[in-house]
Amino acid sequence: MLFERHGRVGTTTRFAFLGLEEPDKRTVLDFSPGEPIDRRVRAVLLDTATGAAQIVVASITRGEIDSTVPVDPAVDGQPAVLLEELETVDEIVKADDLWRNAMARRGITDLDLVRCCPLSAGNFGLSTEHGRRVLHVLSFLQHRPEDHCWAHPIDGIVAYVDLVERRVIDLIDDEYLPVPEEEGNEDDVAYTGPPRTSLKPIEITQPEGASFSVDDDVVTWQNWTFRVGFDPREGLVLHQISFRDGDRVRPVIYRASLAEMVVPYADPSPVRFWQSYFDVGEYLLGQQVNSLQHGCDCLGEIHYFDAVLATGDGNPRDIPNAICLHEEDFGVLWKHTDIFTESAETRRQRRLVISFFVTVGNYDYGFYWYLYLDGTIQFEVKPTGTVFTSAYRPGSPYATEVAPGLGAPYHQHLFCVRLDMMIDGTPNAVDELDAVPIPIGADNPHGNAFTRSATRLATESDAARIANSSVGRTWRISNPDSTNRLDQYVAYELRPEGRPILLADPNSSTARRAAFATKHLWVTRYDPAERFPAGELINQHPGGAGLPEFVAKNRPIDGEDIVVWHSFGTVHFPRPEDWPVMPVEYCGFTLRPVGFFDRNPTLDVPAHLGHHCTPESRSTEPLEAAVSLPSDQ
Ligand SMILES: [Cu+2]
Repeated sequence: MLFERHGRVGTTTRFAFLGLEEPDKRTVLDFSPGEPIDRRVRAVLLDTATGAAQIVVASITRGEIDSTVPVDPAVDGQPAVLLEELETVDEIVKADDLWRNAMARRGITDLDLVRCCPLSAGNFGLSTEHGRRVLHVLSFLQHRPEDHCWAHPIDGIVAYVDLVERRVIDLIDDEYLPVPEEEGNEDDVAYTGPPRTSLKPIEITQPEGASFSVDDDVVTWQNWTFRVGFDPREGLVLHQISFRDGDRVRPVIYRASLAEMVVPYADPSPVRFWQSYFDVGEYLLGQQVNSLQHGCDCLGEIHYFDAVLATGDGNPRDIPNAICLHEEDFGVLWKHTDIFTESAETRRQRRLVISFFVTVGNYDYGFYWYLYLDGTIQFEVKPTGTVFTSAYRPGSPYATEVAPGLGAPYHQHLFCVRLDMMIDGTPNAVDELDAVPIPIGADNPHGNAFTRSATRLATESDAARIANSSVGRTWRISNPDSTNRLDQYVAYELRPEGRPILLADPNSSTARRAAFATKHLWVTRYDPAERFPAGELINQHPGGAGLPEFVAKNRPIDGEDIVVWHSFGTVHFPRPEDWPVMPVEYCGFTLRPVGFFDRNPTLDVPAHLGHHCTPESRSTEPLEAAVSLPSDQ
């Protein structure tokens, strides 16, 4: 309505993005109850008839447009792929005579069984790209409407589609490759065989209910408090994560989100070299969220949050059960049997899980934040779903044969989280910590010594760093104004998994566009405008935006209000076991308190919760009784 009143929404204008505008952190921290709140939205508007686009920020509270910035697609990139463009490319491609002839030469005439995929084109300086809104279309065949098409790639051919001119502008019909025949339907008992009958039910019950409480968007669990938000682009966002420590409520992270991801493929063939999907910026990850089902996606005492997203015409779209909140037993928290006293104590670890799932084309991803009793924060991504397939060329160095004649090209799943850190307040600093062996010498005659080096990352350019598991490298985020009882600066430590960063050549288009994935760590000075590690509009963007631009300012970050960006992920060399649907893979990182507390913060966790661990049930006897010495000694 607001946009219509200002004459900005015509019949062909679509919302390529519509979401709440993140307020400036400083305004939020200074906010006192009762003050008016200016709720603002950000919209990326696309005229599908002309390709003209603009980014508009408007206040709902004031009913005013605050800013309108026109988009030059050749320089700024294109608005994200619209959900409705799935249908558009299908119509355009199937109406193209050359493409229909190419299908007929492959013996494919029932075009209702051909599935056309709207794939982001990237930016390779091709004449077919410049200033146009383009999608690349690879096609897959079904044997019948319920057959999963990913088993039957129609390879060797790709159509480049101009969405504004509504036509195929280039058809690369490179080679004839046979379409793999074997079906792969994980929902078809003829393929899977009958379900096994040997699994007995596991029931997860909490007879007294869950230990968390939810008040609107505020979640409180044990000592943790945070707010839950959902963004059409980033999906789940956690705000103002803090930990109650005695009488103090201590901030840890102001805002945490998955800010970008990329899935770059390794196949250099003329039909597929461009495959690199930025699922957050190009496909608006949050828009692809699933409605979760109790008993299937989540077990136990669950609290669900719904999400409300916008359709292309600006109407609300409700997603029930978009976010799952529950607590999990996580094995032993700590345990000690004292060999000199009769003390034997065990406590159980628990974690609070806040998660959501998305489906982006062939892949599905679960994103899980975990908060633990001991102050640990963990983020875990669970890629699953179906691998992107190709016709398998025997001996290919770039793909695995996963079924007869069916290839799965090698690729990476690389993620970048934005962590607006706030350890005990805004001034924070980052040190790189490495384990350091000490050579034999005067002070170390037996060569047993080793120590740890701490290097302060003083400016943004110092802080673009690579993990190094051979020295156990971690990054410690501390507050230079806050110390624990031992006079140590309070800190959290980012523990990376340290798997490979982007494997594409540093001079490639992918490396320019996904520069965030060329380092594991980036640290920047807080700026509310710096939200996206690969820039605002990713689709067809030439590259260089986002983190490379931010750190080129080379601002000091030692004791400033800082944002930590961590890139991580997996290299996926598909296995036959990943077909036809891949068991969940895992990747992520951990943030662990290091001197944030004065001692183990879980000493008050009770031993007995519904179970009785009596001394009689312990297997260990005191030392004198357990060690029986031969009587003649
Ligand atoms: Cu994969």
